[in-house]
Amino acid sequence: MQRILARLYAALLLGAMLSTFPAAHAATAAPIASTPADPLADSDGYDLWLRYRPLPVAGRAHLPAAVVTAGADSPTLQAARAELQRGLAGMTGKPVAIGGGARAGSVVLARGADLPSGLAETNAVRDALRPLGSEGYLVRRVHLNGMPVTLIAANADVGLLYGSFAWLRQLQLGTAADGVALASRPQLPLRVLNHWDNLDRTVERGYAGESIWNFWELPGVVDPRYTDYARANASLGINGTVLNNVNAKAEVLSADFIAKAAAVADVLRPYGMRVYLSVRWSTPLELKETKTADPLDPDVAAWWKRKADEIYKTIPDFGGFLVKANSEGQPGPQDYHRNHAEGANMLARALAPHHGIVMWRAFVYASPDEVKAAKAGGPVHDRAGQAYEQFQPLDGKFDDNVLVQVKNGAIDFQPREPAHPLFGAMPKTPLVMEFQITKEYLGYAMHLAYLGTLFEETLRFDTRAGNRDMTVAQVLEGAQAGKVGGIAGVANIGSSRNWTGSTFDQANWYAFGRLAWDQRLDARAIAREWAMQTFAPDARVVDPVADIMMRSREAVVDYMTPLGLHHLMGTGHHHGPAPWVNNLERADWNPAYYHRAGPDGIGFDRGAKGSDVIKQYAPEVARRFADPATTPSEFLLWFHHLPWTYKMPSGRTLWPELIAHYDRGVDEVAAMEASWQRLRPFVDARRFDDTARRLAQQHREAQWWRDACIAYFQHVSGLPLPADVRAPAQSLQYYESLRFPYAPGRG
Ligand code: BDP
Repeated sequence: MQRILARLYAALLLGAMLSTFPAAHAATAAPIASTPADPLADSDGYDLWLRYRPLPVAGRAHLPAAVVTAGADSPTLQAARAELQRGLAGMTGKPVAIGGGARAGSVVLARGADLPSGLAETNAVRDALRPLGSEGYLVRRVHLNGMPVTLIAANADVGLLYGSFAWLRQLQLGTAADGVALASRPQLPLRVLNHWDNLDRTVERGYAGESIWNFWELPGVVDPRYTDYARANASLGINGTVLNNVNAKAEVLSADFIAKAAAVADVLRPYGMRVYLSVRWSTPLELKETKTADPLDPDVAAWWKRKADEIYKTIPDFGGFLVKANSEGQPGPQDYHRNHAEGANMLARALAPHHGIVMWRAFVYASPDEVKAAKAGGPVHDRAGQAYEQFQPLDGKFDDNVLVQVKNGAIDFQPREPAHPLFGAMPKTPLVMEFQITKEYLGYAMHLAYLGTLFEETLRFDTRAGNRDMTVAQVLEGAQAGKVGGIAGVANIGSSRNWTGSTFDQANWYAFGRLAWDQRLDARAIAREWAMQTFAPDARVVDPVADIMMRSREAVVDYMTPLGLHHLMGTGHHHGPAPWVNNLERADWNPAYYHRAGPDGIGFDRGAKGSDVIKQYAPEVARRFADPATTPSEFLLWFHHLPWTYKMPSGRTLWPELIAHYDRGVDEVAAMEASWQRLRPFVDARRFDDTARRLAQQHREAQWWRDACIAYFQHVSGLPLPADVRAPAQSLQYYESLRFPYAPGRG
């Protein structure tokens, strides 16, 4: 009933809007099928944040009816024009002319070298363009032959495309067309998605259907969806994509597959996106084309050189290789007693003549020798310290076209981790931040967890490298020694109609892209702009949606792994709680290895008396983390093993404090659910219902996490539940008995 009333209200509103619309306009108004004017018309989410819905009449004033380009045409300019046409037509409800001479109010696209004569502000525009580099853009209201026009200018075509998207975004946010003035450039030249997509179209850690890449049908059949993928990425400034899983197969470098990658590259090229491939270290050996995969063997180096030459013949702007080596069973140079730099440099030399790069991942475990030694009773290395141990000594030893790609934290994409110590420890190496957009450890696409706050928290982490302000963002930008890195996000995109499996997961793609462009953006501001474009620029929607998003990730931290706990998830699939697991092949795969809970207390001692990896941080940071009293409570059990009676700043002891966090997490989900219910009148039925069902399931799963973890920690600590605490709904044995053989995303 409420919905029917809401629809009626929306229809009346629309009627009122149309009746104030001048007759001439109404007559020419072309309905745009994909952008229904009724805010409650069902949306399947395909349009993402590029919905271009009709603006209220006042907002349409000064919106151009013509798009004009100066200078030579190009596929990128065509893409920019097409987007402007689509966006303006959607927002005005009127057709938009392309080409012809500029008229008052036109939007004019021009490279700096092709500024039209008759432009009053030529010198000012030239000056403003100078610092904007090859990807930046400028949007200004200027005068052309005495007429006011909107100029989108850039030094290169891709800047014009980015500028067009940025301008359309501002219009969607409700900024008056003649009030938009923008100048922006990215700090990081490398802003890429990493698809963990397999050749059979399964997706490792994918929760949004099959791979978007239909490798089987490529290159013969090229899905038009790839163009929309490119548009969405270009709208954020993402300029590259690694097509396949880091757990790569040798066949990826076969001629057949290269042709498939080339077909995708052809679609993405006009949108400023390059294609990269994940490669398997032992490819030439597995294809039986060399006798070894030793990086110092001349035949191996020659093979990679030939392979690079072959790729560039088909994909002239190929970006380069992403490599997972000596990690989780993947082969690598250590198999031949060579280090990561020796491996990476060999590949880099094959790519260098073509200006390609190697992104070499630092996600590694203890070396095979160390594992052997540990099995024989030697020391087990703390997993949190292993990347640093292997990579830090190699700082300065990588070739110029090698970037080391480091996960945001030292364990593995947990709901919360302190920033990886390598970010403060490799000044002479360009580093790439690797975030995981797909929510492997945060409830898949089922749980609403906005990652903008996680990304922001990591980028703002102050490494204190060199004993000065040095945030992770500054490190990536090369503030220490001029080594400029990049940013990568493990994609959450699949063949689902809505791309990401849930509406709110679209926001994580969006937030990644916006922060890749500008690491200083604010997570809340990003949430708000996403909500305005995705739902409506209406405070009644935007305020509560942004509020839900901003509290969502902390809720997940609380009901899964509060106070610095980590890696308590179910084995393999990582769905649900399993803190009791302690029987896996490697000690450092077991949740029990990480929480170390027992009668004496809980947490991982990473200080001098423990694994001592705290010393991998810069001295100032290490000092802060070394003392529980100065360790932020969100990292407490990450760095310290503390008695259950440890006194927390809240006045409670650790045991009731831990329980309070679990309870708070569940309560927060209940609150998010209730806020969402109040949005029913403002959101279309399809997206509303889908989100409501997911939140209800999230609520049940949060409860399960809370109950299972409390039951387990109570069992190992032997402590009674505090008086006012609700007992877990089921026995510990029940939680331990649950199995999920068909959980998605295992690739
Ligand atoms: C882990 C994932 C695994 C990935 C690995 C990686 O569980 O699927 O292959 O990271 O990043 O988190 O290589």
